[in-house]
Amino acid sequence: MQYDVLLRHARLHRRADLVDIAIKDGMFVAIAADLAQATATRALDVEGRLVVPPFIDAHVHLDAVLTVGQPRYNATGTLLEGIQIWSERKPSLTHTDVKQRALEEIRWEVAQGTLYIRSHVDVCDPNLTALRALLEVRQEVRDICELQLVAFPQDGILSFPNGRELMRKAMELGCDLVGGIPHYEWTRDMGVEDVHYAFALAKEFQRDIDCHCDETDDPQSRFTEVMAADTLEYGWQGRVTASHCTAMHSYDNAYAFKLLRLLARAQVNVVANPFDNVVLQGRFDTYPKRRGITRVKELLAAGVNVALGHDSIMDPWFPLGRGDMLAAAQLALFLCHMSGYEEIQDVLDLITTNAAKVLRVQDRYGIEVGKPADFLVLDAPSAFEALRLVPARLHVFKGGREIATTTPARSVVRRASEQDGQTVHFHP
Ligand code: 17E
Ligand code: FE2
Repeated sequence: MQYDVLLRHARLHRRADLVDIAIKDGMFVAIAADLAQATATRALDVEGRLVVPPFIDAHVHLDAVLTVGQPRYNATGTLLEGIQIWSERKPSLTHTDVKQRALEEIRWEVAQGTLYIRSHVDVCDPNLTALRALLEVRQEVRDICELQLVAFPQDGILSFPNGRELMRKAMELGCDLVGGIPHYEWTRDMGVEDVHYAFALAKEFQRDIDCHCDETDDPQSRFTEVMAADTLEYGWQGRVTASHCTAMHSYDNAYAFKLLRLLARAQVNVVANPFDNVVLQGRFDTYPKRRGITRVKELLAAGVNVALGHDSIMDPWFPLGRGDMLAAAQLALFLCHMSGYEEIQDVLDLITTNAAKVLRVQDRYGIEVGKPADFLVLDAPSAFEALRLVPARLHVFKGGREIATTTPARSVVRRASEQDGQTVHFHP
């Protein structure tokens, strides 16, 4: 057999021995301890480096990326000031403005190995300018990235004029998922109705659901339970994601324990966003300051599927970032105290296999014979080292084609006695 690509000496996550991986016609066709006899158009010896399926950004706002400072920076650092600044920027959105920023940021993510992105798109705009632009982007980036779009009512479904109609129009135009924002509606009752509306719309259009839910430090914000109950009511198990859920950080433990069991039973996914959660939450605290991020470790232990998003890249909510999901995972590791050896292994799942379940792309995701040859070669020998170093994504492949490459940085230290110095490898 003549292969197109033969990867030699690859390390797979949670597998001790090294393997060779053969690719033909864009698919994985053989994975075995030694395929040295095979010939290939391109042979690539990765020398024991970790080879993983592509990273997934399960939650981002592509309409807002790269707008930081427009028209002003977020001085309080709160979610609420972010929403206010975004509402000031929204009237000046244009089709090309949104497209250019989104396409640029997608290139950042792809360069760092993220080949699946779920983006929320603000539909609280009578013209739906951002949505129309991102629908085109979804189509245009198909060679490098799979994009899912969520109809996201930033200013509320009930608290914004014609919110319901705009959500419906967004689904008619071709959004993949229905969103919501119950904690932001004016009253508790309106928040409950926000969730109910999202489910009714999802049923009508036969779509999955991903709501911003309980993104606040207020322990009284309890809409995630409504999402779980509606999931069971509608039979939508596995098709529903509650994003952020930062209030869970502040629930009393008795209530959190009840909720964890309900989420597991309803098979509701939870997506945490470490950059935005730690920056936006805790802003009304003096000391101690809450970290804000949801209970990732406890959710996992309860059998709830958890994944991560970048959420923001240089926007009114989070001014920094470069679209690196491995950096997001490293931050989650710190914030969630997932520093035990096995926990570090689990953190890699939050941006790979768990996230594939959230996006429901498992049928075409993973390094297995018969699946599309989508993978990354990391400049590190293990998940542990990947999360320690946040190393270069040396090679990024999609469908057997190398779509991105990175040359790792090289550091040299020169002692007084040395002319050329010595390279520093950062390995013990
Ligand atoms: N909008 C919102 O409601 N929450 C967020 N974290 C972002 C936008 C980024
Ligand atoms: Fe978000």
